[in-house]
Amino acid sequence: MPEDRPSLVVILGDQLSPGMTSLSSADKHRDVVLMCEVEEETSYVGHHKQKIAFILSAMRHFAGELEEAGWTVDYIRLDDKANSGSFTGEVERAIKRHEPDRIVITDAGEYRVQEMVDGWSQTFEIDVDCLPDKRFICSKSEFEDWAEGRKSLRMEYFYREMRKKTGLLMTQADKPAGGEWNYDKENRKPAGDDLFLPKRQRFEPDRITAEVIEMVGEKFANNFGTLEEFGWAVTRQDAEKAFEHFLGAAAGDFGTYQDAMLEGQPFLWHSLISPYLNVGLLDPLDVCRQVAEAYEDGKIPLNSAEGFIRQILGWREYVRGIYWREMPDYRERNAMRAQRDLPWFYWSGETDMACLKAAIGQTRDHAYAHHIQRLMITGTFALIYGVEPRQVHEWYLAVYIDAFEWVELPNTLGMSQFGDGGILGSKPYAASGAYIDRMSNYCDNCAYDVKKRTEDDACPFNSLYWDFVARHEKTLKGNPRMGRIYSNWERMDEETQKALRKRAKEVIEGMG
Ligand code: FAD
Ligand code: DLZ
Ligand code: SF4
Repeated sequence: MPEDRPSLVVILGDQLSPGMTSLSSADKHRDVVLMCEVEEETSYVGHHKQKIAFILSAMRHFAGELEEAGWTVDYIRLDDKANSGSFTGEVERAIKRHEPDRIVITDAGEYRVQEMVDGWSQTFEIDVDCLPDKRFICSKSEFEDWAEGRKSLRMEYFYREMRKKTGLLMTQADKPAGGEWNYDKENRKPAGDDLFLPKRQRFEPDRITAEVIEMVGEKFANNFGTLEEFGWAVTRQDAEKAFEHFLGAAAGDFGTYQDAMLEGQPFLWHSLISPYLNVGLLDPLDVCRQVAEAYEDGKIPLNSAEGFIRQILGWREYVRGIYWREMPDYRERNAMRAQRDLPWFYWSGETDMACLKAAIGQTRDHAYAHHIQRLMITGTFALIYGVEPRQVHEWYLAVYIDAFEWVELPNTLGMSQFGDGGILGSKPYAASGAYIDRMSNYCDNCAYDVKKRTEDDACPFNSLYWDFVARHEKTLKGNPRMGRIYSNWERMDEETQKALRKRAKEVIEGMG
């Protein structure tokens, strides 16, 4: 009798929310949930050890949460003997075990995985109901409608639409709270090391996490990163605690010091919630609402509330829209024709450049760096050095705990490497050492001198920056936002220009 046959509900590693559309459309008394840890996913890039441990432990905890709620969960562990190693292989085995009448799944977050899902109906001759992911505030088709016919897809305009749609930080007269849409001009303060910094919450690994950590330590011993500092939440309850802690201890100064960097302080006033949002332990709209409420209750200032909400309601939704609009060839773009290999120190952390050493060192220890470190240190260096964007993309996808291609790729290839030629940003984030010196204290203890440009101990960012400007004159000179930079370059005497390019060549050769 067909009605007695269960549906097979497939839950992927970043779909750990009880409100998934796949679960809502199934019957917990009849259907079977399939969750699987598979080799293909743990190795499509050399993920940071903490990223693998986080995802597998969060998956195991979520399976427990579902079972407690009355679901039957068929959970496949990485070390199960019969594990085929891929989603498709595990779905095939599960079909044999449960003889379902259909597969139900929510859209995959990544193009690569969605392609697999799209093949299942034909491969297994079974109905596959693939449902939209309603955790996002803007659906794929809504983004397409917004983007259609626009000459430029600037985030700021998309963000305003999202503010209107959700009513977040809007007055009753449908105007932005405080009269402005964006308070970024108040959010560029460097932090002094005498400032009181919020202490960050750490979650002691429980039995399940400890077991996963041990397995990852053995099986992925050669992957990038350490496991000792693992203190991430792996359950919804703890992720909520982490967010509450941020709201009470750090959100007030989030905006003001959003772009600041300090030696030895990896977290500053950031929320550290991206991994929880990305796997589904926290809900994006819910956290935005809580921040808006904190502002309305007078607990945090508007520049912080707006800055925070913009990152999630604006940037996070926007990059997802761009990803699905531009894939699959987005991954291959290289508008700046950059061809160099990623310097080895991105993996080893062994460099005399204090800013890069700090950003890479904390990435190794915590699988985390905040936005400005990702954009203006590791990102800018790769850009002005001329690293092939695919290699930069693979590095970011591997080393950060929150890295899923839909959010990582537009940020890396688009925003940070200008590889898409200007869909995401109106100009490349190229900068000399002066920016890092203004926003951090890294230069105080660096082997290089940030004020020098051409000498042997000159900050490498300085010559590489001007070399980048000179190399890309043809492509970038016409960009209105680059006009002043090219005037400065042209005002330099020929000797200085030559010395800068010579020093850049030496820097590049020294790292090759
Ligand atoms: P906070 O500074 O506290 O910000 C709050 C939240 O806003 C974040 O948790 C995140 O969900 C969201 N957010 C902030 N900026 C962005 C952004 N540019 N795009 C999308 N969401 C944003 N974010 C990821 O989640 N995964 C990635 O793989 C990723 N790769 C990046 C690669 C590069 C080169 C750059 C420049 C940025 C990348 N980001 C990525 C965006 C951002 O750096 C991280 O979301 C942020 O650092 C996470 O730390 P947090 O939770 O403390 O963020
Ligand atoms: C990133 C990741 C890792 C390391 N391991 C698994 C896994 O074993 N099982 C799983 O279901 N998902 C894993 N993921 C997440 C997926 O690679 C992928 O990002 C999502 O399925 C989104 O498409
Ligand atoms: Fe980085 Fe240059 Fe400052 Fe050294 S001097 S920390 S390399 S910006």
